[in-house]
Amino acid sequence: MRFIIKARPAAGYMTLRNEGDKAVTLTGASSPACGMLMLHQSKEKKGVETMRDTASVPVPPHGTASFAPGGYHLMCMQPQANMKVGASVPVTLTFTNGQTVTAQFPVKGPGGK
Ligand SMILES: [Cu+2]
Repeated sequence: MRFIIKARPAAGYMTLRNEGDKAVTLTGASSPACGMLMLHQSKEKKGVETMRDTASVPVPPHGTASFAPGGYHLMCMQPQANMKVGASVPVTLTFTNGQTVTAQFPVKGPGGK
């Protein structure tokens, strides 16, 4: 989770790995450290990076989906008090098959530290 200041959304990056034989689709995320946690996708258009909501992110069977700067990311709106550099915050991911996965995200500062 990249946290800048409370007044700005924090961005979350990760790699999803699907070890199953069927594709799974990430459809949502939530965290007690965020007022709202959204799935976003960044796109570069004429040298300008824009981002928009994305409803779902597919993860192919035996494949990965990466969330990284310039692409998919989690957008944490209204970071809460437990979002602090050096801490970890839980994020729950929801998939179309009904499965949820909760992972701890270390919180890093603007420079990734
Ligand atoms: Cu975003």
